[in-house]
Amino acid sequence: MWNSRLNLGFSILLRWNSGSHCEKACNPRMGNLGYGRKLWTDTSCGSNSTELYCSYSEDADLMCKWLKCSKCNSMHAHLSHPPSAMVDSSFKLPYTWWQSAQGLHGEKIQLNLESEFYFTHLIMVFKSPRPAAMVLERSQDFGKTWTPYKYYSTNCSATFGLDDDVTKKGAICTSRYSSHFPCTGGEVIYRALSSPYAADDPYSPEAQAQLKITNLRVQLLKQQSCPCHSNDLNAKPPQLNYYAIYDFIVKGSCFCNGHADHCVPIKGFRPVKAAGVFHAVHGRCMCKHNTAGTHCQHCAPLYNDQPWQAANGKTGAPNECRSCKCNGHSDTCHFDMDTWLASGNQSGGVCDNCQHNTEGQHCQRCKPGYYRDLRRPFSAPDACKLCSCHPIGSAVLPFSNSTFCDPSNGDCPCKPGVAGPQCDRCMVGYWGFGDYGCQPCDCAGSCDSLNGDCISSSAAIDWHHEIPGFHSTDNKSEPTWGWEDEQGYSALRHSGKNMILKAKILSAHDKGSHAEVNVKIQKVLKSTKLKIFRGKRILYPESWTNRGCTCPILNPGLKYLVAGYEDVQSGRLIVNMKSFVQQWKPALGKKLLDILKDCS
Ligand SMILES: *[C@@H]1O[C@H](CO)[C@@H](O)[C@H](O)[C@H]1NC(C)=O
Ligand SMILES: *[C@@H]1O[C@H](CO)[C@@H](O)[C@H](O)[C@H]1NC(C)=O
Ligand SMILES: *[C@@H]1O[C@H](CO)[C@@H](O)[C@H](O)[C@H]1NC(C)=O
Ligand SMILES: *[C@@H]1O[C@H](CO)[C@@H](O)[C@H](O)[C@H]1NC(C)=O
Ligand SMILES: *[C@@H]1O[C@H](CO)[C@@H](O)[C@H](O)[C@H]1NC(C)=O
Ligand SMILES: [Ca+2]
Repeated sequence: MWNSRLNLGFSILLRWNSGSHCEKACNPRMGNLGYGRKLWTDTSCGSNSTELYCSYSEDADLMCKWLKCSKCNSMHAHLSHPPSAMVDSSFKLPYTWWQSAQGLHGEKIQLNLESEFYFTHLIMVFKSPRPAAMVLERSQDFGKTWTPYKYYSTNCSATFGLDDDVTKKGAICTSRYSSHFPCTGGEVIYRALSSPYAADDPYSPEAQAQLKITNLRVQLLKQQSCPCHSNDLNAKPPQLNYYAIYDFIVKGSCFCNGHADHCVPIKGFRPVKAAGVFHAVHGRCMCKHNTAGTHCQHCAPLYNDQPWQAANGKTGAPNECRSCKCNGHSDTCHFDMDTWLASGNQSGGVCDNCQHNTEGQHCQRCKPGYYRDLRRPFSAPDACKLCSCHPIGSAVLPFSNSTFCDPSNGDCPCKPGVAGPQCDRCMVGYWGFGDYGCQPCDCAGSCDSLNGDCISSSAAIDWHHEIPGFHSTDNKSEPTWGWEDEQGYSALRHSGKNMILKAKILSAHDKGSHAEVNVKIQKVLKSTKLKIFRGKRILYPESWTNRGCTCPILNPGLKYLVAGYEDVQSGRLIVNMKSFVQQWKPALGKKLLDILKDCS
């Protein structure tokens, strides 16, 4: 008899346990949830004083054997039958049992768990005859509310008004486990995964609603006598009037949504010592699949790119959580439904608290006021550097109090006439660095950047060393001097250009400190201070490379109309930003002569 019940208890419902590497849906080891935990009952035999009790048993032919009587007293270990005797090792201590006080009708056995667990089945082995009526219930909210799993009765309709699953498949009541035979060793078995749940994914919401428990209780409602004695209660000696149970085996496992195969104790949980028991089933999952939480019920902090899902126990799909892309600038992200829907259900992760002066859904750009240092990988903590814009020379963007540089290279937006990546000085040809930027020099050449005094010697001009515009690598498709014709004529008319020439460009030379352009002057339309003759001569262009602009384009081999300045002291012909330079056309010469006529 013992063998048969133990085989039953340990052979059913272990099928979830195959393959435990957690590459697919996985689940922790099954075990007896009663091990290491306290079982509660209303009473115990002999709790106040020594009591006498008796019992019958029958032989294989259901013939009654003799009445056997004994004593119980909870104060004496060898006479006590506490609830813990139902959850000791049924292998090592098969004959220990709990026994209730005598003479009562109702009793209750309750297991309180410290967390949610999966419950798969219950096996009770009675020492007394099984009850004529009982109900198995579970709570999923630590005992606040209870729901019945199964009613047990010799007559379901008479006791509970319910159908019997012996005659009506799937009924919540059964008469299967209420026979008075055997008088001792009778079992009650309940399978939480019996149909219609058996074939389902054990992690589906439906299965969870059925399997998840925090508490389990059995209400023993009505005693039953061994038929060896008359069922007439009045004729029955009171010493036979009690419940006694050998084993209360609650099979189940840690509850991990298919995302863990190993569990550790819930914080604060201390297993109760029980004879012959070494392994308790613990409640805190060691989550895999990038999940987290006591029950792997949400995604790990940096893995919220998709909605969390339980694994699928039927297909084996692990449904792992997917990493957010935060470029190494955040440790956490959250799932945002709007972002998810906007991406066509591809990606909903939004990085939290981007570090290292970054911002954006993926911490993918530098914050305002910072720029990307291209010498560093973007994932580096110092990839975004503080803009260092000069507080006076930099332009302030509208709607912002602080200066703001180009996020791609750190260049600052400068006020008019201001130059330098940080806007910390006047451009060549400008002076008076201040709140309104710099103003143009009122000179032919450059001027003192502090007081605007003209610098007469060209040697003082701050030449830029690279003068890309002056080498023959230039071609015609590059932008030419940016004045519209009409603007150009009007500038000519109203500014006092010293000289107007038609010149053919022969060659251009970078002299390091300045540039020189060899030209052949073909026509002198106007000249005021210097004597200019037709023939070879040098033009001295200034450079505005600081401003992102090269000198007026003068391509060798082409002819230009040039209106520029005559520097009397050095005798040089200067072209700068204020000069008018246009490729020569006969119509242009004619028009110009008309203008000059008007002016004179
Ligand atoms: C044990 O004693 C308590 C009070 O001391 C009493 O309430 C209870 O009914 C007694 N139990 C039995 C089985 O006599
Ligand atoms: C259950 O009890 C009802 C009435 O109490 C009776 O009619 C019925 O026959 C009983 N069923 C069985 C299976 O004993
Ligand atoms: C996207 O996800 C939402 C919410 O999970 C769902 O209602 C919707 O049907 C999904 N759309 C597509 C195209 O899969
Ligand atoms: C600008 O600065 C003022 C005062 O310092 C502050 O009240 C205001 O909110 C700021 N505005 C912006 C857009 O930062
Ligand atoms: C002129 O420059 C453009 C753009 O830089 C280039 O595509 C083109 O081939 C050049 N033409 C000549 C004639 O060099
Ligand atoms: Ca036992």
